[in-house]
Amino acid sequence: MVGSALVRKLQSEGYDNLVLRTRAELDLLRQSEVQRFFDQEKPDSVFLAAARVGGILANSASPAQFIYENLQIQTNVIHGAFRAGMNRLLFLGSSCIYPKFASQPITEDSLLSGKLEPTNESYAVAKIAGVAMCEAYNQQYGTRFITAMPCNLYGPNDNFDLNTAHVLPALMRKLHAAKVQQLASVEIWGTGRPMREFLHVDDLADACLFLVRNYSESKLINVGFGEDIAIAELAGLISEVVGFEGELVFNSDMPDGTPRKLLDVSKLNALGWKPRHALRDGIEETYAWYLSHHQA
Ligand code: GFB
Repeated sequence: MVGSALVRKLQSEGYDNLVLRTRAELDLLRQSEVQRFFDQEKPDSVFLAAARVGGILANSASPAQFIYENLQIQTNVIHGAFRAGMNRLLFLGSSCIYPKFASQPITEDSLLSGKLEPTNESYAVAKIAGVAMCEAYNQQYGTRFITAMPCNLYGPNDNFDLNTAHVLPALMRKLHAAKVQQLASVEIWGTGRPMREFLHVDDLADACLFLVRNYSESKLINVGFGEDIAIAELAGLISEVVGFEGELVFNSDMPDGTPRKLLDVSKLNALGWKPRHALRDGIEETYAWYLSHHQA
């Protein structure tokens, strides 16, 4: 999802010199393949969007894959880029790697200031290592490896698999299917009380290019929408967009995860960047994409 948004953004800005590889062409888990790729291609800038990601259930079910694959991918790419002489790289963290009970909105210096959310601790430890690795390479080798910390993302090419997806695409798929099958109700995981901040992936891509052009500090920087919404309210909003009129049933046996993770985006706003997609517009656009790409 993020990678394809970055390609759309860069191509729309006239970059026709993008060096792209599918997973079949370049396995980022293999250090030798990654080293050979960077030695051969020597790109001017690297956007590292590849990772093992997933929603609250996927993180709880596969902690070993999340920590191994994310450590392996980021270590291979960050070191491979440095070793081949690249100076600019953008690494992506995630708002869920901040402490579970960080004061809200979350400022960049909250990282490592408290206990992590258990449901995605493996992912968070791996991603925190990536943040620290970029800062260490900048300090020791004078690289410009910057870290963007996005909030929850959504948009075209998202993952709609109900077992591994994040909440927004999962609810879109469930509510769409319920409308088509005229079901009386749809199950929403948890209490519906957690708050989440959602940024359209095209806004994230725009912010990433903005940062590569305008940000050179070694410290990470938050990239968020600036407002959050309760899961129950999100479910109601998606129901309206999809046209589902049945009942929303909350299953509190399923985990809520972090109660809130609203990012403080004053640093990025002060640099002159703001998102363009309002949440409802973004959900409508994503639903139109979903309908044209997925069978009911
Ligand atoms: O998006 P999500 O899976 O992950 O869940 P997180 C967000 C909230 O939505 C949780 C609730 O409180 C879920 O209980 N929810 C309600 C649902 N219905 C559903 C549903 O059908 N599917 C899903 N998936 N959730 C993730 C991290 O945390 O944040 C990842 O685990 C990643 O590592 C991501 O960083 C950005 O937002 O809680």
